[in-house]
Amino acid sequence: MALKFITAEEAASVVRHNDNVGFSGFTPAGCPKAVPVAIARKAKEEHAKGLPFQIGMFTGASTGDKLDGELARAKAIKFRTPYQSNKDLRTLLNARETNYFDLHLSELAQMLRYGFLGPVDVAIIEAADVTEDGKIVPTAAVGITPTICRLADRIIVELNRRHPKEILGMHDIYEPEDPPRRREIQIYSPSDRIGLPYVQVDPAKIAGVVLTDEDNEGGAFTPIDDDTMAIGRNVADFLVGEMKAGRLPKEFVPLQSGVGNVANAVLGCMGENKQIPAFNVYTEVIQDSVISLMQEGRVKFASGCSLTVSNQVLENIYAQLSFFRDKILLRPQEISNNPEVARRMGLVAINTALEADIFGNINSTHVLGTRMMNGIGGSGDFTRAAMLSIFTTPSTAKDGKISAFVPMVSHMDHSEHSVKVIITEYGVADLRGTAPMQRARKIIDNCVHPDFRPLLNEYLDMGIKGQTPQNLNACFAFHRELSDSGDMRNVRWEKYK
Ligand code: 0RQ
Repeated sequence: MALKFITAEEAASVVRHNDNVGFSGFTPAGCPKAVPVAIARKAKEEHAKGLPFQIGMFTGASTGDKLDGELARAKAIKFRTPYQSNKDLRTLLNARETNYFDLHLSELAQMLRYGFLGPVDVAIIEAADVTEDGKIVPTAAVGITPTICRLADRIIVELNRRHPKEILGMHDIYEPEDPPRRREIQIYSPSDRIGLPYVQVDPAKIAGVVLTDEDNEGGAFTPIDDDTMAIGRNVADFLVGEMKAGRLPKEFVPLQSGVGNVANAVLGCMGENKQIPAFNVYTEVIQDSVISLMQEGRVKFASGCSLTVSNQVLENIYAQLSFFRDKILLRPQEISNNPEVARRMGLVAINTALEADIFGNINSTHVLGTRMMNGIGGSGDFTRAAMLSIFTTPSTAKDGKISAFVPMVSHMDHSEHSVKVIITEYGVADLRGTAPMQRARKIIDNCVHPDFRPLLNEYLDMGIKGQTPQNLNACFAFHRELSDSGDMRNVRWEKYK
């Protein structure tokens, strides 16, 4: 069947009010751009005529501004899942003008297949190549692409000429069967290939192909500051100690690390530390540092869901495909983040906390327990299943006014049962095998900023009984003080006793 080439506006007309739309990509990598912008324009036109136009949105994770930003500003989003990091969308969902639910990223594809989230009417997919018999080669990420392509009634392909067809071979597309027929996922090492190098779709469902040459929306990293570097060094030194103590194998285990500057710095420091052998990565986002470590021979192989790299690094990868092709595999997030595989391979998982409490519970999502920042993302997929789960955070935020450590987290994403180690620029709290009171003392002594250590020790010394000494009148004093005076350092316990 011949492919039908259409404009972005024609593609937007395939999307109707109230449709549920699935988008390719994971982070800005691999997301469509031209068609979402056209859908946003259509929404504004409909709204100007007094007509309703909103869509339900399934994506891999966060997306680029041309997707989440444009549609949020056009007030075109009925609901959104599973993760976002766009400023305008964040404003909208915190004003409850759209419905957002954040999910463990590995779960979305199967929740769609199980029918828990309603139908997928349209799939909009960025591709490096598409053939008349329905073979779609994704670009820099996979996300939920195979599932939404199979479930959707209509598929729109955004064929982006910035991504060479020769990327074929860098993807491993596999969807598990659903219960009760599901079998083990046969990945025993990050480089194991179990699926096809393209997404096979029913060509009759391809409503049209939009040709684009839209630039990748890859952001640059901010320069690494001293605290971030100290966190990175602390993680690397801790892992070296674990190897020396025989708690990590000498050949090391695959590494997962979250997204952002801290994660990038941690990887950089691990690469620099020659006591750590060259290692493999089994993660969701492959960032700039993994690519440079690969060129230096420090990272042997990276399996992930996306190449979340700066535009310059992506161009370098494309210019040297013969070097990178056998060192990188991009998988659907159901596989890159799969707890079965993470548990089997025994990952070291490193993710970031927004806030932690002194007993080891982690809040990764909600500022002051109410305002959504981004979402849980893949952190839960890995944290619970890994061999060793580490959380990193700077000890304070907002010029020292906010302590990352509080008596009780204002929202909990990862419980004390899953969190094994916490690391800040001050040091390491190894929580394995410790009771709540021991955990609290370790966290305060090793991780908390000195400005807050006396306050948190005083909290523990209030004489509350029980295994976990929480004072229910005072446990949110840090948060209340932040709301009242804008500075957690002003907490005085007399007020709360
Ligand atoms: O605010 O931007 O106004 O300066 O939060 O904090 O320190 O820059 O850290 O960008 O790495 O984000 C947890 C949000 C950290 C992220 C989180 C303020 C701080 C700053 C950002 P400004 P930093 P990061 C991979 C795996 C959850 C999901 C996950 C995240 C801003 O890492 O979303 O790990 N993780 N997924 O000033 C109020 C506090 C604060 C605070 C920091 N306690 N209270 N504000 N900030 N601590 C992703 C995927 O799955 C795709």
